[in-house]
Amino acid sequence: MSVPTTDSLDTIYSTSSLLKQSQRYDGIITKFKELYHESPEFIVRSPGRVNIIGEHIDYSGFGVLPMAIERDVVQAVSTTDKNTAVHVANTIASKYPARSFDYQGKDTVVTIDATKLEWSNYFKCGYKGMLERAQVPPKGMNVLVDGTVPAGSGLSSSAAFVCSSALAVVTANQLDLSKQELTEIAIVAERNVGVNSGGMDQAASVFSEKNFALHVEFVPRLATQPVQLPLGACFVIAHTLVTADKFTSGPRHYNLRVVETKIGARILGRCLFGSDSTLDTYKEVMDRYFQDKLQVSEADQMTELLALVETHLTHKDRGYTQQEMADAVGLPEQTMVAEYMTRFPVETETFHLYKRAHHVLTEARRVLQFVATCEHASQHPDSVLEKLGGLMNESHTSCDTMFDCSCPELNAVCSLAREHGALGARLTGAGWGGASVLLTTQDKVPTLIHAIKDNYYRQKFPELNDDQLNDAIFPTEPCSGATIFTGF
Ligand code: NG1
Ligand code: MG
Repeated sequence: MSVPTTDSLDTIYSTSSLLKQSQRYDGIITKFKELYHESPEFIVRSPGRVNIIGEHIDYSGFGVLPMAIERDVVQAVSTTDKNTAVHVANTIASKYPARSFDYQGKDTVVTIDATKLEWSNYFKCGYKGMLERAQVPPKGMNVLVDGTVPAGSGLSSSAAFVCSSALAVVTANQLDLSKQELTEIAIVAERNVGVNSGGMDQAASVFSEKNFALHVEFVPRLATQPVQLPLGACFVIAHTLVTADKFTSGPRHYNLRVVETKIGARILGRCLFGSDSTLDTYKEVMDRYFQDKLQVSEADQMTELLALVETHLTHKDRGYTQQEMADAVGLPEQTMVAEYMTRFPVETETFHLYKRAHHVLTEARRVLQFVATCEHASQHPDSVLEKLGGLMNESHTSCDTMFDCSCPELNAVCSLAREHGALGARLTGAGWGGASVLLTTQDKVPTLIHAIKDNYYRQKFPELNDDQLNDAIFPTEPCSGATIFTGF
């Protein structure tokens, strides 16, 4: 059963009796006082997420199904009217040293050097995104950041950081924004660090509700709908501990996939609508193609579009060279490079347009099937988890063989999981390392975790202690999205 989400930021304010009891929050407040010799005025938190299904399709405009996890980024903040300086410190100062910057005026807001992997850039993304929209000379801020989402794990540490930063700036400057606006700005803002990302993570971080997964759609505009997961479904996150940071691998991995899907869609659009078409997401192409055939269900539209992809995207096995791609898209090579590969450069000899399109359209259809299965769970209580697990397994295979975003470690963990009680197992997030998400039932959680510890972690990382193991593999539940704590 679904209930509508509310869009006002007011709904995420919380006065904080719970917060007072929490050791973690106490520790952050104490540290804040040591550092800045004053108390924080408010605290914000924004969670990471695990994507249950719908991988690498957000930037093609198709809906996805993540849920927030308990791991998050918390920021304690005080403000001043006396100046516009911003001081950002981290509770892990040895790894993330304190930084300061100042407001550079309406046009620039703040400079972000995307050529450097610098932790405070993620704060600046949130700052810049918010203040580009604001009519104020901003307040000065003292900020202490505490993050528990493992970086490079596919659990969206970056979006948790950017969204919590955006919330901190919004709250400090009392900006009047809706959740929708906050999310949309955070999506665009995160691209300032050099990753041409979609919008799933920020939407999940802001809009998630406790006990529900979140169906996120992007076209015609960002829209979210909570989805009740079937009774008895338990999710386990297993991080491969192979980290994939998009900053260094983006040109060969993430940003390349964005190019392959955008140009593939543009070629298909030209074949279907003529050479004037500049549509470059598969969702836009699908919507235009079916605009007069609204009786065709979305899942069937995806199937039909896939048949058109079979016809129009060639070089199925060997892929396109850059020149072949430019010819097919009807642009001089240099124009295509300027348009698609300059702000976010790529490194490759071949572009696998067909394989990527195949993944995107089948994955988009699996998301719809997954959501529909959840919605009708009570009609098939005995088979519902098998069905969901099957869709997750198909998703993983497609990510591995058609989208080429898995890796041996992810495949090993997913196979082991299926042998030891998981009904479904797939990579989650961008892939090429990072975490997997496993679907199982309550009774099987201990054996599943035990088997993966024995057969994966103890073999590959024998040096890990128990705490580190428990940090790598853990059960998770759908948690709530962003929160602003005041009045403590
Ligand atoms: P992760 O790996 O969690 O950062 C990334 C993108 C998402 C989405 C997934 C793949 C960012 C901020 N997020 O998630 O938008 O495209 O990969 O489904 O880059
Ligand atoms: Mg990320």
